Amino acid sequence: MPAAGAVRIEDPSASKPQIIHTSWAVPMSQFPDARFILSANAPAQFLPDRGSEVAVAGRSNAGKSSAINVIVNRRQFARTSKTPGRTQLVNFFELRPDQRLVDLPGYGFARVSDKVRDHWGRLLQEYFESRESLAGLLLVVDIRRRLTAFDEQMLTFAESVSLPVHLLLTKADKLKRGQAATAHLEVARALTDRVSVQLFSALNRKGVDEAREVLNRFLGEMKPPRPVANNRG
Ligand SMILES: Nc1nc2c(ncn2[C@@H]2O[C@H](COP(=O)(O)OP(=O)(O)OP(=O)(O)O)[C@@H](O)[C@H]2O)c(=O)[nH]1
Ligand SMILES: [Mg+2]
Repeated sequence: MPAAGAVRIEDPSASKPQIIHTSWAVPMSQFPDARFILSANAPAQFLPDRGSEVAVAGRSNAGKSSAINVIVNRRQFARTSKTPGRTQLVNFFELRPDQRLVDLPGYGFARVSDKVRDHWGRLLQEYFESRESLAGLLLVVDIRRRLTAFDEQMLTFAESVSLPVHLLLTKADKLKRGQAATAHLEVARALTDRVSVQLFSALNRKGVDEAREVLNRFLGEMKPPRPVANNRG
């Protein structure tokens, strides 16, 4: 039995999008109406490209899905796993009307076939190149590993399209406080002004409020809604 309020995502490896409608009693949350919409295995399955969307990217097993769960305040909202490569599809979550969070497949997982890895790479590339509604990127980095070549590529890409990036140095609970502070400082120093960085832990919820603030800023919560086109002359 899933815990009350948990979302059950069935067979994440299925090739068709899975639309799961859920309703449940929700604890205090900034995102009371958040819901999983679908997992896309191909660009044709991506949700309509309107409103604003924040993508969560990072190396496989970095802690992306866990971060989403604590930020949205739901257990197993995004599916987590000890096995790297759990998130193999582009998972769309609606946080509020026309505001989405997207859990991307973790890159850099060695133990998959070249064919599967190529597919992930193409899916990610097409996602980043096509999404007009993409308003920001949450880049999730395991604090013990620091930035990998893949993270650097993501940063370069984001810079090239002027996409704001916020970096979550997650699993901060794995380091002593001083070590975590040093890692934070070193990573922040190495980044350009366009990238903000914070310590985060899905385990003890360190940095959750800060991450929510950034997410809301990226989603443009304070912006007035876009005017609706009126074609009736
Ligand atoms: N101690 C600790 N463990 C964490 C934290 N965040 C994630 N983990 C663990 O790290 C593992 C991977 O977490 P996921 O959230 O599934 O990682 P992911 O980046 O979504 O992985 P993929 O979907 O495979 O790319 C799981 O065993 C989590 O429990 C954290 O902040 N602290
Ligand atoms: Mg995941």
